[in-house]
Order: sequence, then structure tokens, then C-alpha cells
Amino acid sequence: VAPYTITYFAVRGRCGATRIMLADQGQEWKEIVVSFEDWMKGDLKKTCVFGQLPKFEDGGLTLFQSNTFLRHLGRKHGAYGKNDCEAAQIDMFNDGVEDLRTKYLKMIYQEYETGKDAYIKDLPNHLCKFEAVLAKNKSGFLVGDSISFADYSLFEVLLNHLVLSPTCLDSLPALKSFVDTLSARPKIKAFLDSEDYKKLPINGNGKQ
Ligand code: 0HH
Repeated sequence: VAPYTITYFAVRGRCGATRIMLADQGQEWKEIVVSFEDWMKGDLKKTCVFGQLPKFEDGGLTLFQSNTFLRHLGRKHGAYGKNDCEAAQIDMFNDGVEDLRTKYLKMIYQEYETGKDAYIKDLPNHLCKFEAVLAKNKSGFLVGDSISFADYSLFEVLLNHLVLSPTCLDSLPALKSFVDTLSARPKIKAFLDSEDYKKLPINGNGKQ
């Protein structure tokens, strides 16, 4: 039986990285899909700590905040570094990914028509920071020598950016190889090839 449940709208959205992480860690999970109509009734919203989805359940533990899901899974499945110093660096990089994700979501939901071109033009200035980190760390991961939740989050945000701008990694070889390596991990590959993954749009407004 699946110990984990994700309750969310029918999008990859803020659960993309969590799902990829669960798949790569060999975990099973249940999905409860909430329609916009059901959400608008307001009953579920009232039960959500911050009035928003996604919700993540691990047995009797109920969590909100997508980055909290990643940290919880990181702790449980050995993807949070091998000591406190690595854990702190993993937090730092995950927060950096969150900054990029927030900019991306703002562009997608608030200024796609007016801001997309400028966003893509400015993108190398953000991606080059991650490029430098990966070029320096010979393991191919952001921190230390094994995969962490921050790697899954970076990977997922890069997949979305490759849809937005297919050439965005052409001058960033370490990031390109990072995406290739993670895409080729057997459980990630199987998940990315699955209908469960492919059927969901990236975002809720049809833009990508
Ligand atoms: N910091 C939170 C986190 O990381 C942010 C959660 C959040 O923004 O978990 N939740 C939004 C939905 S995420 C929310 O609950 C964006 C997906 C939009 C898809 C909507 C499509 C619906 C059609 C099926 N928003 C609703 C609300 O605030 O009432």
C-alpha cells in the first residue's frame, strides 16, 4: 500500500519535483485530483493550513508547502546530504531553485504575453549560477556525491524551462549533462515516459 498521498489540481505545477523524487526513490503514492469546480466550493480550502494545495500525506502526517514535501522525503530517503553542512548547502540550493521557480510562475501566470521574451533573454543570468556549481562539483550533483531533493527540484525546473525555450541549455554544458544524466536514471525515465506524467499539463492556464 502507498504510504503517500498527493492532493492537488490536475497539473505538474508545484508537485512535479515531488513526483519525480518519489518515482526515483522507488516509492508508490496515491493521487487525489481536485477539480477547479470542487475547489471553488471552498470546503477543502478551509482545511488547508495556508488555504492552498498541494497537500501531502504520509500516513497520519499531513503537510502543506511543496518544498516541505521535498525536505521530508529527503530526510526519510537519504537525499538530504551526509551531514549538517551538506544539508545546509542543499537547503541553500533548493531556495535558489525556488527563487527561479517563483520568477517562472510569475511570468507564466501574470505576464506570459508581455514578459516571455524578456524572461527568456534574462534566463542565462540565472541558469549560469547553477552551471557554475555543477561544473565545480565533479559528482554531477549539486552537493556532495549523491542525489538530494534539491537536485530533483532543479531538474524539474530545468525540464519546464526546456519546454519554454528548447535551446536554453545549449551554452551550459554542465546543466545539459545534469539533465541528461537525471533523465536517464531508470526510474525517472520510466516515470517521464508514463501516461500519468504526460497527461498532466505543466501549468494550470495552458501556458508553458
Ligand atoms: N508555497 C505553496 C507551495 O509551494 C504555494 C501553493 C500554491 O500556490 O506549496 N497553490 C495554488 C495552486 S499551485 C493554490 O492552491 C498553481 C497551480 C494552479 C493550477 C490551477 C488549475 C485548476 C484547474 C484544475 N491556489 C488556489 C487558491 O489559492 O485558492
